[in-house]
Amino acid sequence: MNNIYIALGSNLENKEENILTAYKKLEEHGIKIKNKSSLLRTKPYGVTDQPDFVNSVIEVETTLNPLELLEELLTIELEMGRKRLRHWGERNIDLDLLLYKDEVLDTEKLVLPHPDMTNRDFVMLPLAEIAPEEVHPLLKISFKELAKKFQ
Ligand code: PH2
Ligand code: MG
Ligand code: MG
Repeated sequence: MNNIYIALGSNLENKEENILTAYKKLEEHGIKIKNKSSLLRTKPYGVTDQPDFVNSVIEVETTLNPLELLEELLTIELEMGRKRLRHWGERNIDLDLLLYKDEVLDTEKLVLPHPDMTNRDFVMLPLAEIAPEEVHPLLKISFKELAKKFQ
């Protein structure tokens, strides 16, 4: 795999608008969006006593390395006045790096591929929408196949 994928999520304030604002900010920061999934309304995963989310997954192009890209995502979250009320809880915007090409990384700051991605319907369904034939770098199974349990 040669592509980079980011998951977006919001469940505070105007959720759709927050996702669209994040798209704009990514482009402003020089991170080119090559493909976007539909916006998906999803039930909260993990911490369930919180509002529904709007989620999406995008494919991007950038010359930044994984840690530089992660820093840029955190900067955009801060620029959007990131409100995060509790761990795995409500947030106005969340930008998670899912996959950076075939990179496998296990550091304190960043783990690639995202270690919980295959358990999350709000990641796997939009990912399978935009990249059905791509293969998970560790599991060697296509996203289309990995998304089936959520359909
Ligand atoms: N993000 C979380 C925790 N739970 N649930 C849904 N549906 N969508 C999310 O983006 C989400 C979540 C922590 O980042
Ligand atoms: Mg997250
Ligand atoms: Mg996050």
